[in-house]
Order: sequence, then C-alpha cells, then structure tokens
Amino acid sequence: MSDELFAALRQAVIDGDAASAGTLAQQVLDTGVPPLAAIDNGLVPGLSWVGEEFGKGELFLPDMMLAARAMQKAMAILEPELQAQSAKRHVVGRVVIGTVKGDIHEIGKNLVGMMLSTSGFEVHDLGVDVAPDRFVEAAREHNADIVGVSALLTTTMAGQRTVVEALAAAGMRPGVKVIVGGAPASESWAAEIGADGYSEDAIGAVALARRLLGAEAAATA
Ligand code: B1M
Repeated sequence: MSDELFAALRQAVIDGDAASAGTLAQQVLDTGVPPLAAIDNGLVPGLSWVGEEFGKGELFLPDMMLAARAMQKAMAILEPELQAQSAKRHVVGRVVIGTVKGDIHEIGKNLVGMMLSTSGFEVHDLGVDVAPDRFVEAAREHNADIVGVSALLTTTMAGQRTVVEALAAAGMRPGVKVIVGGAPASESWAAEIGADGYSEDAIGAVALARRLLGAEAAATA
C-alpha cells in the first residue's frame, strides 16, 4: 500500500502534476503513512529523476519547474504534520538557514530546515538568494548557534565560503558554527572553506547540528 503511494507520488512529481501530488499527500496523512517516508521514497526520487533527465537534455526547464511545483504542493500538505510531531519539544539550538546569493533552489534547504525544526531546533529561514551580510545580521539578531548555508549550483557554491568569511569578519567565528550542504558541496569543500561540517541530506544535517552543539543537543534528541 505504502509502496503504491510512494510510486504514485514519484510519478506525480515526474509529471509535474501538482493537483495529484496534493491529493496523494493528503492520502499519506489519511492512511497514517509517515510523512518523511513519503518525502524520501516518493517525492525526492521523482525530483531526482527529473533533474537527471534535465542534465541529459531529455527534459527542459519548464519540466523542472513543474516538477518542483508539484513537490512543493505535496510538501505544504505534509509539513504541518511533521511540525506537529515536534510541537512541544525543548529548544536544543538556534539555526539560521538560507540559500546563497544568486541561487534560488529552496526545496532541499526547506527540507533541512523542516527536519531541524522537527528535531527541536529553533529555525530561522532566510529563504533563497541570501546575501552574506543578511546571514550575519540574522545570526546576530537570533543569537544563532549554527548558520546553515545551502547551494545547489557549482556557480554559486563559492557563496558558502563568502558567508564563512563574512561571519569571521564580524567576529562571530568560531562561536557560530557553519554547516553547508547541497549537491555540489562535500566534506572536502567544507574543510577547504573553513566550515564546521557538511551533510549530504536532511537527516545527516540534524545529526551534524547535534554533534556540533555537543552533549546537550544529543541528550534531548
Ligand atoms: Co535547478 N539545477 N537550475 N532548478 N535543479 C539542478 C541543481 C541541476 C543539478 C540540474 C541538472 O543539470 N542536472 C543543475 C545544476 C548544475 C550545476 O551547477 N552543476 C541546475 C541548473 C543548471 C539550474 C539552472 C541554472 C537552469 C537554467 O536556468 N538553465 C537554474 C538556476 C536558477 C538559480 O538558482 N539561479 C535552475 C532552476 C531550477 C528551478 C527553479 C526550475 C528548480 C528549483 C525550484 C525551487 O527550489 N523552488 C530547479 C530544480 C528543482 C532542480 C533539481 C531538478 C532538483 C533540486 C531539488 O530540489 N532536489 C536539480 C537536480 C538535482 O538535484 N538532481 C537541479 C530535491 C532536494 C530535496 O534535494 O536540493 O539536493 P537537494 O537537497 C538535499 C541535499 O542536497 C541536502 O539535503 C537536502 C535534502 O536531502 N542539502 C543540505 C541541501 N541543502 C543543504 C544544506 C545543509 C545540509 C544539507 O546544511 C545547511
């Protein structure tokens, strides 16, 4: 049953069919399937497939846009349930997150923010196309423990280094930790730019954030 639902969600994203994606996401909630399983096994594989075909020149920008819209429609329905599961948890740390300047990819960043939030972190999402100074300002304003910087393009990933440098110039390093992620990032890239860590996915980002904040975050997990 779940497998059929996951396959249908995957196909709805591939077809860029937001209406079906929304209906299927509602079915996920109605049938008690864990929302995260639907995201990991249905929505993300669908979008990855579209991305691969785009990379091969088999699909085009409008296809990618429609697929993203279908995924976001489903996520909007699943997110409140994920949030509800964490409603009464103790705050284990404060995170400011955003996608670097020049980059408008937000789905992965949103997923990371959502997983951190459902895991007890207070998350301040700055959105996409975020200037380095804005990360600094928000980190100061919210007394952030961690700044999370997402980048999906090889042409924008240098923006992650700029954020590390801007935080250092503002005298906020190493107190404020920086984590990076997104398709072109890697462990070695994180080390090269002086970030505190890299995660390839949202679950890993939660583990990394907990690790960076030490025992307290781990204990309340
Ligand atoms: Co874009 N795009 N896109 N795109 N897009 C990619 C990234 C691409 C790999 C597609 C391809 O060619 N195969 C390619 C980049 C190539 C490169 O740089 N080497 C690409 C391109 C080229 C472009 C444009 C330049 C296309 C054009 O205009 N010609 C353009 C750039 C726009 C810009 O940003 N300035 C563009 C535009 C778009 C859309 C607007 C159509 C849309 C984004 C819609 C939106 O976000 N609202 C889009 C999409 C959807 C994609 C793909 C298909 C999917 C991205 C996604 O959402 N994946 C993508 C192909 C792909 O990735 N396979 C592609 C699902 C998401 C859950 O995964 O974002 O990887 P992901 O996030 C993961 C991890 O990376 C990690 O955890 C997440 C959850 O597991 N993670 C973090 C992410 N951030 C993290 C932060 C962390 C930790 C982990 O800590 C802070």
